[in-house]
Amino acid sequence: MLNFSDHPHTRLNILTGEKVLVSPHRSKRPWQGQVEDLVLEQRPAYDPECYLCPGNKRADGTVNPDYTDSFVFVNDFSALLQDTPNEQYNDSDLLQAESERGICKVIAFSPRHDLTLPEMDQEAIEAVVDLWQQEFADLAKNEWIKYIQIFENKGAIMGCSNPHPHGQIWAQGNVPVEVQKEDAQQKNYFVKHGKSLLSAYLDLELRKQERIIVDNAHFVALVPFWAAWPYETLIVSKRHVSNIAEFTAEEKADLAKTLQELTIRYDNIFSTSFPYSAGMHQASVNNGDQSHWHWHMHFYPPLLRSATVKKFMVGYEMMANPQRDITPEFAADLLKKQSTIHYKTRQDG
Ligand code: H2U
Ligand code: ZN
Repeated sequence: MLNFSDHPHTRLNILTGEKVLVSPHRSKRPWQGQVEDLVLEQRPAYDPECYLCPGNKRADGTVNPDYTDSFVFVNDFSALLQDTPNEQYNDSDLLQAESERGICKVIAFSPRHDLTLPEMDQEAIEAVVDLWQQEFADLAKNEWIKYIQIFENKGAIMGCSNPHPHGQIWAQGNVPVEVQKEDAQQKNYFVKHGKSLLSAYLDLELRKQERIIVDNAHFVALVPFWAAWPYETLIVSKRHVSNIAEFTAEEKADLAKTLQELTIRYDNIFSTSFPYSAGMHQASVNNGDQSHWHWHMHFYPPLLRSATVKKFMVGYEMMANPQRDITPEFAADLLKKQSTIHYKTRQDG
């Protein structure tokens, strides 16, 4: 019998077909519960130097409107451009290239410079979800766009340039690599079982109750069985929908609630503004039948043992595959134990 909490083993990521090495015996040492000295970073609600704050000037000279909830604009330094000509290049099958067209946008989640998602109230987060849905629908109207990536890069440790709460959307003419892997895995499962891969996975996880963190009427947040990052999580919609455009008002409210609860728990682990890269994976658009796709959202946080001790994907992980010490079950348990009241609020009150 394979003992998940003693024996080194690999786990299969059913969404990508890749593996992760789990070395649970290495974390037998008791949990240190190490928390850095509380540095309550105080940011002003408005920063005259911030390019995202209302009424401020951006790099291209545009002045932001006096927005009151969320605000979207085309990235002034877009990585993808709309007017790129369609070209292919192939030299002896050895040098291959292809032009890529796209549209990149930035979304300010709130006019408040001093907030982050977990500190915003549910209504404000709902406004962000609404905007994501609206942007997705609008971008998908362009026939040439095949994939729309909605994501957030949070924290200086993740290379985020500005603490003002914001995310990005990159829409492009081809389906990117991570999405291609998940597409193939989900299609195989759907053809074989007549059910979405994540519906079946969710049923199993809800029966087992070993990795579930948030469970409400429409969404579940859990630590996936194959998580590679120490506190990696996955939000899955209970209803099998292939993209965000299909969410009802009730589902959007529940998604906002799920995002709030999950990110508050994250911040509470180390009493710090918890950095991560998070993003939705959903069906490609203008690309035929996508009924095998099941909307979900990944959170990849880089922290390992404290607000400052980061996990690096190096050595064996660059050469072979990701490896982790604390088990996904341990991480889920720790996240579940966290309060759903933000530590800053608790300090104040
Ligand atoms: P980060 O989330 O990685 O910090 O990126 C913020 C984006 O904001 C970044 O892609 C854009 C940068 O190009 N930006 C503008 O569009 N206008 C500006 O005035 C500054 C930054
Ligand atoms: Zn700001």
